Amino acid sequence: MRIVVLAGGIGGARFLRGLKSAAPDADITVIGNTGDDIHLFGLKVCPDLDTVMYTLGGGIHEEQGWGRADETFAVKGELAAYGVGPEWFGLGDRDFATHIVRTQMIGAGYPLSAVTEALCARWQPGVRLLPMSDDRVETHVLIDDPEADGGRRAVHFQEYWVRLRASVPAHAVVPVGAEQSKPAPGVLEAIAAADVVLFPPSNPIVSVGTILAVPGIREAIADAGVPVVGLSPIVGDAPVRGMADKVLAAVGVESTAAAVAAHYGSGLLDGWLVDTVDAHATAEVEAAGIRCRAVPLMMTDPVATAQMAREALTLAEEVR
Ligand code: GDP
Ligand code: FO1
Ligand code: CA
Repeated sequence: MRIVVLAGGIGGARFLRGLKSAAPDADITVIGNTGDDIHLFGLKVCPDLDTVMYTLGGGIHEEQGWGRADETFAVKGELAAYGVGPEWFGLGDRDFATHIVRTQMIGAGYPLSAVTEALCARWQPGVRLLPMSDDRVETHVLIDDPEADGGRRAVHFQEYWVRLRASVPAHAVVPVGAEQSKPAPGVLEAIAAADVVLFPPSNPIVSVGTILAVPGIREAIADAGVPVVGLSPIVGDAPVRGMADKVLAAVGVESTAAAVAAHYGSGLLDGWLVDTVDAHATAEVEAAGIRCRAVPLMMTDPVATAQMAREALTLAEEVR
C-alpha cells in the first residue's frame, strides 16, 4: 500500500512512528512542511523536516519532541559570548552539524530535496521524506506593534512561537513565497500514485495548511481520487500542544475538532477522526459530508499511536 502523509513537526513525526508500526509493509512518502524554515548564523534550519528525520531515525530528544537527544550547547554559548544572536533560538551542537551539511550542499547547488535525501541516508527514517518544495517559503505572522506603520508588523513564525511563545494575538498567517513555489520533485507523482492520503494530527494552519498552499498540491490530492483521512490535532476544544488555537483564530476558525474538519472541507477530506472526548462532534462533521469516527487520539505511547494509525486506515477503507 502506498501512503502519502502531509506532515509538520512533532505531531506529524509521532504519528508517522505509529503508522510505520501499524503498516510495516507500506510504502510511505512524507511531504514535509518547510514554512517553518529559518536562516540563522548563515545556516538553513528546517525544523519540521529535521523533527521527522530525527524522530523516525532514532535521534530525537524524546521529551522535548524537537532537536537531538544528548544535546550540548557549546556553540550557542560561544556565539552569545561574541554578542551574536538571536539567543532565543536554541540550536544545539549536534543539530548544528545537520544545518552545516545542509547549507554546504545548498551552496554547492543541490536542491533541498536532494539535501534531505542525503541527510536521510544517515538517519534511515524508513519513509521517503520530501520537502513540500525546493523553493523558499517562509511563514510570517502579523502581530500588533504600536510603533509600526499601521500598528502591525510581520514576524517570522519561529519568532512568534519561540521568542513570543504565541502570547500575543496573531492577526494573519502568511506563507511568504508559497504562491510562486513549485512542489518538490516527486511530490505530485507520489500523490498521484497514492492509495491513501493522510493528514496526521499536525497543525492545520502552519503545517498542513502551508503544504496545501504550494500550488498544485491541494489539486493533486483532490484529483488523486483516493481516500483522504485526517486526525484532529484539537482535543477537547484545545490543541494538545503548541499554538494551533492562536493561528486558527487568525484565520477565523474555532479551536474545535469539527471546525478544523470544516476548514479542510469535504472537497478535500473524506474522513476525519476526532478524540473520544469530542464524540459529540461526529454528527456535525458528518453533516458537512465528511465521514467521522471518535477514537482515542492521544499519542501517549507507541501502542496507542499505532492504534490511531490503524483507525485512520480503517476509515480510509470505509470511505473508499
Ligand atoms: P509542530 O510542527 O512541531 O508544531 O508539529 P505538527 O504541526 O506536526 O503538530 C502539531 C499539532 O500536533 C498540535 O496542534 C498539537 O495539538 C498536535 N498534537 C500533538 N500531540 C498530539 C496528540 O497526542 N494527539 C493529537 N490528537 N494531537 C496532538
Ligand atoms: N522550539 C522552541 O520552543 N525553542 C527553541 O529554542 C527551538 C529550537 C529549535 C531548533 C531546531 C529545531 O529543529 C527546532 C527547534 N524548536 C525550538 C522547535 C520548533 O520551533 C518548533 O517545533 C516548530 O517549528 C513549530 O512548529
Ligand atoms: Ca512546525
